[in-house]
Amino acid sequence: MTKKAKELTSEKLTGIHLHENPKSAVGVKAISSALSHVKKEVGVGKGIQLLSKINQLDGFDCPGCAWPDPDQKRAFLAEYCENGAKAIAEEATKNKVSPMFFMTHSVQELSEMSDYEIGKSGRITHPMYLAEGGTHYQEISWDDAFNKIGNELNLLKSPNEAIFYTSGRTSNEAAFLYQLFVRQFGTNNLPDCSNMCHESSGIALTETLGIGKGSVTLDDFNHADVVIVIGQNPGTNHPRMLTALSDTKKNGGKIITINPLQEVGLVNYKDPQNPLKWIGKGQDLTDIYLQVKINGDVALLKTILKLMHEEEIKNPGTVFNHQFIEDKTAGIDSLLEDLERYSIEELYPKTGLELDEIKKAAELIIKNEKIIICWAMGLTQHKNAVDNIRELVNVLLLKGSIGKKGAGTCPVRGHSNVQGDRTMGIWEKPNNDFLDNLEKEFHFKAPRKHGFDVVNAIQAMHDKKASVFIGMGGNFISATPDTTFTAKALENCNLTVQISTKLNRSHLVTGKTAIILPCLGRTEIDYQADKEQFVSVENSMGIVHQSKGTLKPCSDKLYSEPAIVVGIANATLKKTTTNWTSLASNYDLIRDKIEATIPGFSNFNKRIRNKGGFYLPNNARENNFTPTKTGKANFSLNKASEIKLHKNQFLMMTIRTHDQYNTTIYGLNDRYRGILNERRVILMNKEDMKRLGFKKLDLVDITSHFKSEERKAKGFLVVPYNIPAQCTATYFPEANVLIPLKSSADKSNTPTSKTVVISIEKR
Ligand SMILES: Nc1nc2c(c(=O)[nH]1)N[C@H]1C(S)=C(S)[C@@H](COP(=O)(O)OP(=O)(O)OC[C@H]3O[C@@H](n4cnc5c(=O)[nH]c(N)nc54)[C@H](O)[C@@H]3O)O[C@H]1N2
Ligand SMILES: Nc1nc2c(c(=O)[nH]1)N[C@H]1C(S)=C(S)[C@@H](COP(=O)(O)OP(=O)(O)OC[C@H]3O[C@@H](n4cnc5c(=O)[nH]c(N)nc54)[C@H](O)[C@@H]3O)O[C@H]1N2
Ligand SMILES: [Mo]
Repeated sequence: MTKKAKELTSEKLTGIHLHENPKSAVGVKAISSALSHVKKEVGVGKGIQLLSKINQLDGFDCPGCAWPDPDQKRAFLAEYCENGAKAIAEEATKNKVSPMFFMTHSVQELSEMSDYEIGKSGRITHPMYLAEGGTHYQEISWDDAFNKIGNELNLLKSPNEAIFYTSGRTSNEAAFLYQLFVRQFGTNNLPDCSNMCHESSGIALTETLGIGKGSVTLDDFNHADVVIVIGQNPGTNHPRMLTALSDTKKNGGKIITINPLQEVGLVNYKDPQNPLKWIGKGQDLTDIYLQVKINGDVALLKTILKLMHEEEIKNPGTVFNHQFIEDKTAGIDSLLEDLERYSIEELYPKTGLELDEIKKAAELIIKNEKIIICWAMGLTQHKNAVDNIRELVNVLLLKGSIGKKGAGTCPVRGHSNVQGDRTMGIWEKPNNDFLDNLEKEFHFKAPRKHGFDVVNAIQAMHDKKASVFIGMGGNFISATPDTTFTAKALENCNLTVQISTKLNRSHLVTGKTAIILPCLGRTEIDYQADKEQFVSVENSMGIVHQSKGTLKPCSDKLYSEPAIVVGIANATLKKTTTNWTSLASNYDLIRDKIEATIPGFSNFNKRIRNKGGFYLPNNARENNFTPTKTGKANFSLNKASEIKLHKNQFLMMTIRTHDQYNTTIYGLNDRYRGILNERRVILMNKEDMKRLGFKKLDLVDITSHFKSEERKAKGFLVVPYNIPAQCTATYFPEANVLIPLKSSADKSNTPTSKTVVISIEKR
């Protein structure tokens, strides 16, 4: 071992600090952490102004996550969470990335900074251009920027050589215009962050229930007998969901958690809106905690299905809801036949759990009827992700736990408007009805050929089949898998354009030329044609509501996202009959067009002005499954997968710390997991460490194995952790270099960010 490496392992030199996990989530610590971020980034006065408007009926939608707000009752000053406050502090930061900043720092210099430092540089204030062979970005006028983009797009041999990415913060109005422009330009190349996120949920739910969205409302949590939280860490990523779980408990419901890690937020919770509860024990949340192995979920759910079936045979009519199954579903016989092919003895060892623990969970499901299942990335980012979710649906359908109060599906979305962007047509596989509507309203021939999703877009750029990349928000290079391969793909492009609020790595890994278009954020006032505008968003439960910024924009050079799309459209489209300029001058006009083309938006401009917004139609919520292929809710057959590991190989999941928003790193602490001041860590089971001769904070390199390919990431510190054997965890995005592009989920093509086969070598 070199001297340097030896030094690095010492706690003192890396600055890493490990401590016991806290016993409870949220509470006063969360409030003080939120306030200190806001104070540091924004300042006290403006900070208070901001916090008083998050998620209020007349304020802006929190850009933190897609968890819904209470329908009418909102807490004064506190309808937000620690991480929502951090998200808006990041956006409203005092720090600015001005033309001067780019003059003094070359692209090379900036790219040597950490993601944390890049993010902390601040808000981009002016449109910027990186010329071919240039070392520094230079200021460019909006018109010149639009013209350069228009020229480059029009030089392409086919519109399919351009990629138009979207991240999920974009408003409905901007998303609608963006997809309309892209389709008038002539392609469906509209990959989005959803391809890496809940795509698997959308596919599984559409096939089984006829709608790609969840069925529950917030109020259902007050009525549920059992809530299952599987593959999700709400204490960090959807903290306001803990209030809903706590309501379930107060009303006598039970919570089952299924997760390889004991996530503190799911164990115990202190309500931030009730200071009297900050001192004291807090509320226990999870009743049964199943620390399943990574990717052991189908085996676990199948064991539960077997136990339910056995009990139903013993006491007919006491477990299954026969009326519901008869009236509403298809495929019960083949499901039960298929279950016969498995034995409990063969299934449960794949979960890493004791059978008795699973039996306790099964018992709760057997005895109760009103069941909600919540899930997120722990289920969607696996090879068999679609199977994971279909198996959940099997459980709900046997119980008739859907389309009734206190029961149903709850895929918890990530980005605050990721669901709305899809509703607006941001999708590489649009359906024909939607395209027909666009054609009728806008008088053009919409492309019918399906476009590239994220994985295929990367491959196409790498193969030089696409050479212009435009990103409506997001941080493509850091969010996507296979970082080295993806960097090459972007570098192959002639032009990469990022429409962004803050500096990120995608501004630094570019095509031959690059443009940054700085846009208004959620928190900022949006004036068009001298009138204040508002936008709309759709949350995780299908409620569409207003969002209106209240802060003065951080620079007077910013354009809104709709105005940017219109600028690009005007510079690109030669034969459009759409009056783009008028659409950007008054967002009511965009909403009229949405109403004319997308079902569920009748009277949009009127209803969006109702306090709290309105619910979109949801067939599953209404117990109607006619949109599926069979016209009924479908049972499905799913395989309990088994990933064969060689001795000394491990499964690795890449997860979020408590101090980041996807690729935006707020700080270096993962407070709830007791890991402070370092992100390059690998969480390992203590017995596994012993077997390999590893000690706490040893410095290791990680190699991932996929077919015959190997990828390496160097320099991670080993953290002993309560995690099942042969399972490990690292943080996203540092570990993305290890995720092979071709390792993606069946049917949804989502990168398998939660199952990567690795080996670990000590330095
Ligand atoms: N503060 C904050 N909020 C966010 C985000 C953020 O980065 N920061 N990101 C937003 C976005 S875009 C999204 S999609 C969501 C993400 O929200 P989550 O899905 O909660 O985020 P992850 O950190 O990816 O956590 C996945 C969880 O699944 C568990 N898990 C991993 N593999 C498995 C498995 O095989 N089986 C089971 N049962 N569990 C498993 C992990 O232990 C972890 O608890 O959060 C949104 N909200
Ligand atoms: N290994 C691994 N990889 C993953 C995941 C994982 O769990 N593991 N999770 C995946 C998931 S679930 C997701 S959703 C993706 C996220 O992928 P992305 O959505 O592409 O990434 P973000 O980090 O959310 O994007 C942050 C950037 O968005 C810009 N931005 C912020 N607000 C706005 C706005 O209002 N307008 C505009 N135009 N720009 C804005 C800022 O410049 C900021 O730097 O990552 C995926 N990648
Ligand atoms: Mo996401």
